[in-house]
Amino acid sequence: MNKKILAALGCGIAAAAMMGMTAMAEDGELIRVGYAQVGHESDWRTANTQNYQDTFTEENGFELSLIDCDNDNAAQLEAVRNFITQEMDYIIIAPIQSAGWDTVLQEAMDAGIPVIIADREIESDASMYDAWVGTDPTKEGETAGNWLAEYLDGADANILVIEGSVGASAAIGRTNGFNAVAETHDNWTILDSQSGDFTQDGGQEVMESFIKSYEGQFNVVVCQNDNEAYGAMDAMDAAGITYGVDGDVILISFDTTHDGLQYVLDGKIHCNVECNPIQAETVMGVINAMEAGEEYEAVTYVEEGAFVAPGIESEFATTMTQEILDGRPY
Ligand code: GZL
Ligand code: ZN
Repeated sequence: MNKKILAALGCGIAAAAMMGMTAMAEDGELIRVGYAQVGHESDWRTANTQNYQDTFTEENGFELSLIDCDNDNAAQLEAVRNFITQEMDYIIIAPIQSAGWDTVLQEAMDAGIPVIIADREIESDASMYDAWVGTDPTKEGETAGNWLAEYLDGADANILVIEGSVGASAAIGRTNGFNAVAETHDNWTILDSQSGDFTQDGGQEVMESFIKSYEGQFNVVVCQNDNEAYGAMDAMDAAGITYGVDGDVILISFDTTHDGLQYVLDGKIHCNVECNPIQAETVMGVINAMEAGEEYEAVTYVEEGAFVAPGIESEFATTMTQEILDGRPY
């Protein structure tokens, strides 16, 4: 009998869940969850993985199988198919690519295994999976654009963009959101936009090639995650190009990891748009509700804002302080 029917019958579980106790499977066994994780490409991803390992614990009633798919789309599809073969109770997917999920989601549905899409978006119709918990990259991109417009206050912008992984919704959304704002400013020019694959090496390589082509022509660099920003900073340092509130180049980043926010506090990164990796508790809540046959949110966006360097006041972001940095959850 598949999980969904079992859960509907499990009034005992419902009572336990309502009292906020940990939901155990009907037979008292641990709830087996397979998480097909993007990889280990960034500090953000490391924080997200740690959050799942800290949340889907045995004492919370779970047995977590987390597969690091190393940013390899084929490996991720294989990991999900293995979860189906292993008859996991639930499958969580943080999709490396937005496209190409219909077939394997149908296989999970045919096997009666609920699927939760986490962190990133996919192109498949929402009827192909059971719930979604993640972040809004388009809004993040718009926030970066709105802050830049406020900061420039009408000045020209010649912009270089280091995008995230090709085909990832986080990159697609941030690009679309930022470009939607850029298009409303006829004195903004996006000189170039290339993928740094959300890694520090990628950010450095792309920035080095940008410097070869555009040195002296750009005054804004947008990095779609902190690790790319660290690489871009290394490349600009090596070329003697200054950035940050006391430099020639305005530097924008995403992810608000601890080191990324330290650079904001130090004035090296002007604006860092938050993307919150702490999502596992929300996903666990959805699974516990499913176990209890209870209502649950089909779509949940995790909270996110933005932070700017000391001395900058903004309608779109919070001015960074040491206290904020010390109080961050990751
Ligand atoms: C965003 C997440 C992105 C981060 C990167 O939701 O998917 O993937 O911005 C990570 O650091 O690689
Ligand atoms: Zn690797």
